Parts: sequence; C-alpha cells; structure tokens
Amino acid sequence: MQPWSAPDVPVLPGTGLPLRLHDTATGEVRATDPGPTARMYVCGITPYDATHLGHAATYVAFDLVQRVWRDGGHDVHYVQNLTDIDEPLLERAERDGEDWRDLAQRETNLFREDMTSLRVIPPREYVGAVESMPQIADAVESLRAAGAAYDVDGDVYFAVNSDPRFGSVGHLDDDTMLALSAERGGDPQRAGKKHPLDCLLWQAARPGEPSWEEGTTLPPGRPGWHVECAAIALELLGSGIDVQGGGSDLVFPHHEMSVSEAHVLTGDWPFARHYVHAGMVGLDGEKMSKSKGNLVFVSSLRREGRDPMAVRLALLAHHYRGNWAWTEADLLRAEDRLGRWREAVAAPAGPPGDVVVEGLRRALADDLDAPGALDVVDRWAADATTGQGEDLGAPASVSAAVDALLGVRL
Ligand code: 5CA
Ligand code: ZN
Repeated sequence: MQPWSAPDVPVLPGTGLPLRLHDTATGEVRATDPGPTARMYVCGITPYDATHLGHAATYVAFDLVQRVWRDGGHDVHYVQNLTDIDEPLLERAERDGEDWRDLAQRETNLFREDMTSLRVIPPREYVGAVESMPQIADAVESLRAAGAAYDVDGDVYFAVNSDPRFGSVGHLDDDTMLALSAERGGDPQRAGKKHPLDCLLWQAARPGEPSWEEGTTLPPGRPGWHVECAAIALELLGSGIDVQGGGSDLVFPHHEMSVSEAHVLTGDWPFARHYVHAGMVGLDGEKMSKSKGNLVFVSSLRREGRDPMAVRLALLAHHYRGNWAWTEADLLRAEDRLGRWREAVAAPAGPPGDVVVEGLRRALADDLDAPGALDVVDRWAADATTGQGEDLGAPASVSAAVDALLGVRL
C-alpha cells in the first residue's frame, strides 16, 4: 500500500530530550528508551467512511511521538495497517450497493489526502490486510501448531488461556472484558468456545462474502481482526517494539488479543514496551464514531476552506490522553492562534528563539504535553508582536521549531 507523501521536517539545533510516555499496561508515565531505530506500530483506519476528527487526533498524537524521537536523534521505523477487509466495510458496501474494494480504495485515498494536509509524517510501511493475507494465515497456522487455536464449526479461534499474561495490557476484570467483547465485535455467547473471550482467528467463507485460500490447513475464509495487527507488526517490526498505539477504544479487546497472540507466536514478552492510547474525541456528548454517525470530517473542513494547520492546532490544544468533545469554537480559537503566530513570525525580530525550542522540547517530552507546548509559543508570539526582543533570528527559529516539533507550518 502506498503511504502518503512526507512533509519536510526541519532539523533543529542541539538535541531533543528523551520522551516520557504513559503506558496503559503499567499505568505509569515512563521514559521510552529506543535504540538508534525506534519501532512503533499504530493501528490504522478501517476505510469505510471518511477520516473524522477523532481519527485525526489519534494520528496527530502518534505523529508527535515520531517527531520527538526524531528530534532526539532516533531513526523511526513506523508501521501502520489498513483494515481493508472487515465486517463494517462489507456491511457499508452492501448497504450502498458498492464493491467493497472500491469503497476501501476511495476512503483510503481520502485518508491519505487528509493526513498529507495535516502534515502527519507517513509510516515507513503502510500495510493492508488484503495484501498481508499470506502472513496473517501463516500466523493463524502457527498459533494452531502451538496448540493455542481450535476450531468451532470450521472457524478458528484463539484460546486466550494459552497466554499466561493475557489481560496484562488493560488489567480489566472479567465482567468488563465480557461486556466490551460483546460491544466491540467479539462473540462471547457463541456455543462451542472454550472460553467466552476467545477470539476469531480465521472465519470460514460465508456465502456471498470475499474469501481467501491461504496456508495449507485453513479453509477458504478471511482473518479475524486482532491477528491481522499481530501478524503485520511481527513481520515488519518484530517483538519488544517501543510503542504499540491507537485510540483507547482499542485497549480491549483489540490490543489485549493481538498482544497475547504475539506473545504466543514469539515466546517473547513484552510485545511492546509501551502501550499508548489516545483519548476519545466526541461530538454532542458521545464518542465520535462511524457507527453513530456523529462525525466531523477532516475533508469537509478542508472543503469549507478551513486551514488544515488550524485543524491541527485545534487538536493539539487538547492533551492526547483526555477525552474531549469537538466544537466549532475549538476551530475558531485555533484559527485565531494560527493568525497570531503567523503575525509573530513575520515580525523582523523577537525574544530569543532558543527559549521556545527548549520549552517545546520540555513540554512534548513530558508525555506529549501539546497544550503546554502551545502556551510556550503563545507567550513568545505575544512578546514578538508587541515589539519585545531584538533577536533577528528568532522568528525563523521559532517557525522551524513549530514546524519540526508540532507539525504546524506557519
Ligand atoms: N482498523 C482498526 C484498527 S486495526 C480501527 O480501529 N479502525 S478505525 O477506523 O475505527 O479507527 C482508526 C483509529 O482511530 C484507531 O486507532 C482508533 O482507536 C481511533 N479512533 C476511532 N474513533 C476515535 C475517536 N472518536 N477519537 C479518537 N480516536 C478514535
Ligand atoms: Zn489494529
């Protein structure tokens, strides 16, 4: 799958700080400690509808992770998947009388345009489930060979009890896991399973649905969702990666399951050293989601002529871990801020720019405190526009720092 095009990322003087991030598994904010190449896997979209501001907020958060690591001198190996075959995609295609492949292609193209406009650095590998079928099937067969999978009426299930550390990402109690499983695509009630939380690895072909003939022991069918991410991440990044990420709606079952599958497949623990989850963006009191239809799309804002850099600033004004609700006022405030910053960097001089570089570095290294980073630039901009400070190089250096670390081009 083609990723989108990469923005220029200025290189700043000096070196950035080590990034501290919240880890869902331990509940702590801890330093990340990547080697020369940091490895990150972030769950991508299911392309059955356009990118909404919740998706955008999540990808902008992980974009900050990449930017801070790069500023700290690391190369970043970033992989993102694309769930280009799954229940919701087939349902939407059926509802609209469209071929599921055309729907996926169109929405993926739109997502790429949205990410480009928001200056999100693309993953090094952008990988679809369909193009990864052999690897996914291979993972399913390996789980079977390890005794971690079993059949129910021709479908193949993962036995959660085969990973002694199952539950170590979310630390949720059984009732919560059962409720979330039922709500988020699982089938805790299905008869014949060994444990109600066991999840689908491979679903035998249903009439009228697309299917693949892969592996030597599997019936024609299609993969379950969780093993898709486990197989792609292990194939391209291996285990012991620095960050596995996504929105907080993926903690259970998606990340819990894919992590357990990865543990059994590799025999290694942990699959990731940090499990990082972005909060949910809502609208009108509910989580913004395709199934609820309460969406504000990045592409609609672009069509209205709103500046994508203001959209990005509106997202950055909220800490990535909090849940929050989008309002038009968010965008109006961000447009105002963007105007003030642009005016300030157009001034002939300003207060010293290195204070801004340091301030941005410090805020972002502290569990991506983007709101704190915006305050740093606000203070500098207020002084620069009122003629304070005589540093002739400051406007250019602040502009470069805002571009490199916040991804906002002034
Ligand atoms: N394809 C799967 C992941 S493998 C999936 O969850 N796709 S998605 O299109 O539903 O979501 C894409 C990403 O956006 C996921 O990381 C998800 O956690 C995140 N996301 C979805 N809704 C919201 C929201 N309202 N606020 C913040 N992030 C969200
Ligand atoms: Zn995923």
